[in-house]
Amino acid sequence: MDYSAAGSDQKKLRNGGGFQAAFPLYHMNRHEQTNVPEKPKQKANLKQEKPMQTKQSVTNINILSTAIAAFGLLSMLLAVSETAQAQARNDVPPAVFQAAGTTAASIQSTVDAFRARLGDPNNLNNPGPLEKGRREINWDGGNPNVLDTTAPVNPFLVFLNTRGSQFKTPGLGLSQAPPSGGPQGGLAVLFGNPTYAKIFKAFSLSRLFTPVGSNITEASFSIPGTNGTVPATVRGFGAVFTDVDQQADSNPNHKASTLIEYLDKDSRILFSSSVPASPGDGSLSFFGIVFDDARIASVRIQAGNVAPGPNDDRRHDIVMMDDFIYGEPQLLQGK
Ligand SMILES: [Ca+2]
Ligand SMILES: [Ca+2]
Repeated sequence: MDYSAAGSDQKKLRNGGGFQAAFPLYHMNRHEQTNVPEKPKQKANLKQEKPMQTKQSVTNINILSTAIAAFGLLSMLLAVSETAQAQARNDVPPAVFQAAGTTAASIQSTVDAFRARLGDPNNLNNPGPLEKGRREINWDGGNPNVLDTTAPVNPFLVFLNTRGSQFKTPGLGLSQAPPSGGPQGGLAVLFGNPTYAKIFKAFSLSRLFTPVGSNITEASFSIPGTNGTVPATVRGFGAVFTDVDQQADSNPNHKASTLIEYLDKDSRILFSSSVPASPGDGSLSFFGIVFDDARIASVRIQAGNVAPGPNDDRRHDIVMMDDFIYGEPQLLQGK
């Protein structure tokens, strides 16, 4: 590990805390969708509630049982119908790319595979519409020596015209900053927390991206060169994160801190997932998906389980973002 300050060695993968997701997440995983396990249990419980009854009640129980049987069947039919709808909307599941580890090397091959799936070239600041390729934002100002901390702005429109994406937060605004240093002191000064100098590590040098006053970032897309006037969709989106400590496990009280939701042009959730964690300070994580077609109109990211500011501890998992990589924005198709 790069950091051996007191305490960091003890920092394990943490899953505690009473975190409530700031927005609802529904896994569009078809295996979860098709589960219909609850009805038999419900039926058994209701029967047990009325063990000693009169004849009248027995008749009622029979009616109830029939109703439950019918309701159970209806539920199954509904479940099948819902699954069919999900499949119609999401007929080809996206390719999922995820990795986490202690260094940039831990996620590099996954990030490169994600880039390859989106396709070449990296279209940089070229105006669209373009058929192929991808866009990338590394928040570094084109030079690893740029160490400015940018004041939080909302919406964040720095890449609206050049790369066809804009970012909003329910908080105060969004900033680019190195963990520490530079003319304004980086994240450590921005959030008034000196520990931030050592718990975050950039994937692409030197700056990271973060909401201020919130842990939520919302991205939407437009055709590059139109200054945001022509809305667009992308086929894939992925992001790098640093210091994701908490992930879900078999304990229902253990919740992931960092989540991504992908939405279509009608704001319906296409896919959602937690971002994998890695123990220790300054870890790096990546999560991205690629569909066969450009159906993603916006992305909602929860980075960490609270807005930055507090110390990173068992209850608070503070997370920063680095590279955003997404498919070339395409003109909205259909209605
Ligand atoms: Ca960077
Ligand atoms: Ca953290």
